[in-house]
Amino acid sequence: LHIEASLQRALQREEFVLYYQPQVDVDSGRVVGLEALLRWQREGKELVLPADFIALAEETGLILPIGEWVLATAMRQLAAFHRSGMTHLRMSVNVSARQFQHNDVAAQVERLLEETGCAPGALTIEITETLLMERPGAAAEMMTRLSRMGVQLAIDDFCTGYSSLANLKRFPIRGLKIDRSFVADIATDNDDAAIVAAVIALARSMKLEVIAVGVETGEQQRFLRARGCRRMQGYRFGKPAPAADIEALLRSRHVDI
Ligand code: G
Ligand code: G
Ligand code: MN
Ligand code: NA
Repeated sequence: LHIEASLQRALQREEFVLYYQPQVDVDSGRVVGLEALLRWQREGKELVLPADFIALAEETGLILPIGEWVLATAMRQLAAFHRSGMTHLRMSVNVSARQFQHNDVAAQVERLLEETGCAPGALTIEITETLLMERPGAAAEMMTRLSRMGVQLAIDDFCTGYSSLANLKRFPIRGLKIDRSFVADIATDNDDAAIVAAVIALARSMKLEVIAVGVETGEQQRFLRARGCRRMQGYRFGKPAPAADIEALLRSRHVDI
């Protein structure tokens, strides 16, 4: 397949880049973390988004070398931010089910923590509910190893999968990310509003960190804050951008809220 060969070449030619999206604490206005988001910059072409190649990368197994590159690049960037004085900044990295099944993600992370000198607690690995459902045994083992190292684990796209709430007790999970499809309509859709409010309450009562993704409006921000969600990620606070642009945002020390 043409695109498969292109993906393979993209790795060799170093055409992948990471963009970073700020995660803010709306009470302080501080950027507390970044999520690393993969982009494919094809020579002379427009930026390709993950929706157009992640599934294929997973099917072909190319997600394994790509995912290892993502981890290394994000952690080296985090170390660079730490060195330039942003010592409290955290980094979230998406890891797909396939990586958990076929790569020793915990060993990769351990090696990178040693190389970069980053504190383990500064790294959050985002996993999906699908992973917990499909391979609970393998997932539990890898998560336990990561968690024992001090790395944080968060469930991404919470509510979109089919996992049971029991997973929150069974696995060493520190946080939940509320999917943006639920955040989008909280101001107008009573069901979405009820679900989001319930998830925030659940997270708080289980002492889990909760981040709402896809916050675009003041109305959404106020709704979430009123229900106890302080940490948010969305275009309202910053779109995913290259490290240099993010550095300028971080230097300004706070975002307008
Ligand atoms: O910007 P957005 O289009 O970046 O990303 C869409 C989705 O692609 C994210 O929700 C995430 O699940 C996935 N994604 C983004 N970057 C990565 C990555 O580095 N690895 C994996 N496995 N998935 C990613
Ligand atoms: O891995 P995860 O699903 O958390 O990735 C977040 C995805 O949501 C990325 O594709 C990112 O570009 C996207 N995103 C983040 N904030 C916003 C937002 O405010 N609006 C929209 N439409 N997309 C967003
Ligand atoms: Mn994510
Ligand atoms: Na997602």
